[in-house]
Amino acid sequence: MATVTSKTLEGALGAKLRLNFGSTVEEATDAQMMKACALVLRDMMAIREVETKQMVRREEKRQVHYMSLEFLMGRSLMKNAYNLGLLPQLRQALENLGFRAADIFELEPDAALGNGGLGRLAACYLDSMTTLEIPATGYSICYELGLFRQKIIEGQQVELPDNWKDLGDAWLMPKPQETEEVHFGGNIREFWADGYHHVVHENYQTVLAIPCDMEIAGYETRHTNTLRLWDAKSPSPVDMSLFSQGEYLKATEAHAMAEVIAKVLYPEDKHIEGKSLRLKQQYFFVSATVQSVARRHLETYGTLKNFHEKNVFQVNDTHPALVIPELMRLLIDDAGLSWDEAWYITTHSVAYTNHTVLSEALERWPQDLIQRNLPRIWQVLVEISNRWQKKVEDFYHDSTKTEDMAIIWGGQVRMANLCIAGGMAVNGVSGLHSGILKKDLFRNAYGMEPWKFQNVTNGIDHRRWLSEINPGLDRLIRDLAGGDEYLLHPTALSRLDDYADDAEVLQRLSEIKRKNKEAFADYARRTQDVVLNPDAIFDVQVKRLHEYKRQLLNALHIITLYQQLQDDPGRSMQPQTFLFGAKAAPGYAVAKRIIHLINSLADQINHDPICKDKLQVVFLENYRVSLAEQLIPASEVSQQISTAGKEASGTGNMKFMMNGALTVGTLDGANVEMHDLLGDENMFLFGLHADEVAELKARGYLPQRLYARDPILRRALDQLKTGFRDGVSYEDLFARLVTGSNCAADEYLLLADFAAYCAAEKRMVETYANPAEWNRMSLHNIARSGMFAADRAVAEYADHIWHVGHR
Ligand code: H53
Repeated sequence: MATVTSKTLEGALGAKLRLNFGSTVEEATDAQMMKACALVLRDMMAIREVETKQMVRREEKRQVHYMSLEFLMGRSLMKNAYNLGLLPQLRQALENLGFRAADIFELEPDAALGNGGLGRLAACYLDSMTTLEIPATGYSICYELGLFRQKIIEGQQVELPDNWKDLGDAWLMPKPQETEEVHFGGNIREFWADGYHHVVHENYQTVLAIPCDMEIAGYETRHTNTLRLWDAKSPSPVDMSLFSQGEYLKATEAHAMAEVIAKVLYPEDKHIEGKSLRLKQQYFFVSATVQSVARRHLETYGTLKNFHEKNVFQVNDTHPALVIPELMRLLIDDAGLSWDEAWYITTHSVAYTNHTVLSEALERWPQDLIQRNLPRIWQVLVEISNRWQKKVEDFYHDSTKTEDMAIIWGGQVRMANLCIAGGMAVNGVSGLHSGILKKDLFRNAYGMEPWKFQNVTNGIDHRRWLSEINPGLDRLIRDLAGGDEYLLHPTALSRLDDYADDAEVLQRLSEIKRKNKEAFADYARRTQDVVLNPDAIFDVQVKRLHEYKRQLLNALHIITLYQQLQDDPGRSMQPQTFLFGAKAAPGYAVAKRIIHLINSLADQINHDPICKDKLQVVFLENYRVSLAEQLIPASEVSQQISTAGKEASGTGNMKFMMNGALTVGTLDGANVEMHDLLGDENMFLFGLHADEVAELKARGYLPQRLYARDPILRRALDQLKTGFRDGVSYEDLFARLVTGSNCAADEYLLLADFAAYCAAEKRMVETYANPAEWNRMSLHNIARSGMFAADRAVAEYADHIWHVGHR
């Protein structure tokens, strides 16, 4: 293809504006220009996507189908321009046409079709799968409303709808000709005829699944993949027979039921509610996906008997677990295969990633919900469950193990066990987490089928999370580590290690951070209406609000610092700015209280003159991908302080490390692997280890003793009861930690780790006083972060689970 210059882009943008918006460049608004940019890039990607599909078909390549109820894509304009190698040209073209490129990029809404780590991981993997030239498609739902927007009003979270499609739909290409039908409810009729057993699903309600495709560009490749988002539509706008009887409201009911499926993303990150709409969402996207993959496979090969040789479904957590019975249904009922043939194909084409050991996040569906909504799937599940149970009994002859590994038990369907039974591989997302799966959560399944269990430590898209968002650091790396080599070979970052004693390099590194801090302070002033002190340490904890992530431990430590300052207002100290960002699930009351507490604390500290230029606390509103992109390059300290054993991996931890922030953290999730690479000397580790947590709990943990014994801790906790200048008391949070209220006190062991945490923070502040030492540590963090690139993780999936070739 001819090289695309800024001039070519100017022409293309002008044409788009005229054709799609009937507008000249001069008349166009920023929003129209943003859409025009998206459409111009989309055209280029569409051409490449068609070529890629043709190549995959011609060469009969095995394909990966990455199934996830969440893809937290964030913005795409800069990313696509970057991957297409057009970012400088696009910037130039926009400026030449009289627009500010930064304003246009800033206007794009985040596509927040996900809650947090799990959804963002899927987005990063799409980038890597494409860059590694793996034939892959992501599948999810085209939610009309993404994750809610968060407003903080009087210190409390208020949720607002996220209408991302207003502008974000520019990336979507509807393909109505590839619509699939999904059937709900009804009944099953079975009969024998012509020597065959027939199964007929009848009286069902049909929902149409319409694909809206988003193209995914890879870096330095023409290979282009697709994210297929299914939109839900009713086959008819009204039921005319009811309408003609005057039943107007009833006549539109089926229509409403169909379209509500794609209305909104469930905002619970690790909590299952067992709501029938959620089950419908899951089956809707699973069934549409399986049918569309099978249809294409049949078009190419004329049979489904080799389906498993050419396709693999990667199941992102158990949310798409119904892929197993759905594929069985299709192979048996539609394609006429025997149970054994279908089971062989299914168990050779599905692989499952587990992302959590928290029991409240392990999906279990009430069986009557499935029976009612998915009667045929229920029958298939019963058969899978019975056969699996027999296998377990024959292997172990132990009823407790039978119960533990059962798929249907006590009126519930356990989705993780279904995935283990029906999958060819099960993986955890960090070394520690995969070990816990084998030793603990899935120990019996591991005992029976050890070959299924693997580990793939998570990774992040380092082109987005380093190169694109931190141009200063990108420049330094290019100068020192072999130009742009690290973009495709992230371990090239390790060359930075050679400069650990180079004062000039360390100085440059610290100047880059300083500039990023100033840029973020500027951004925060414009968008959050806060004034940050760039001389302070930027100490950051941004992630979903969950008790196990222990934002409350961070707050308790800040309370202690504040109390020390109250005791000695003249005390000289290294200024510290604590930045928080977190959304709480709307129904998670304790999480919302913790947000309120952080805001009360911030209000107190920021209004107290003794804290001026010493202590500052800021709760950043509406934390999301695009805010993270501004904040992470400016961060100096990364708080990764979950109770050991609870955070499966974490990926924020990797983003901070890659941008030179130092970690204050526990030995949890991927922090363990960070520590393996960095040693004690390059991070601030503290707290109980996972096995110690388990031991302490087994022994009987008594937080009241710690409260009684440690006066510093006691004083911080008592402050929760007293509250702050806004007059709100946090006695409920105090009770949760100290006395227990409807639950065991301090489930996540904040009190047990408090003293060690304060000591780690102290070490961190002391180290900061020595800039050469700090910058050296920061350099080592960047240098050793190559291991956490998603390219490495995706290559491991490709080699050990999917068995597909890659670049
Ligand atoms: O998945 C991330 C992990 C992280 C884990 C997270 C996650 C969700 O975001 C949602 C549900 C779930 O079960 C797990 O908490 O530790 O890094 C990607 O693997």
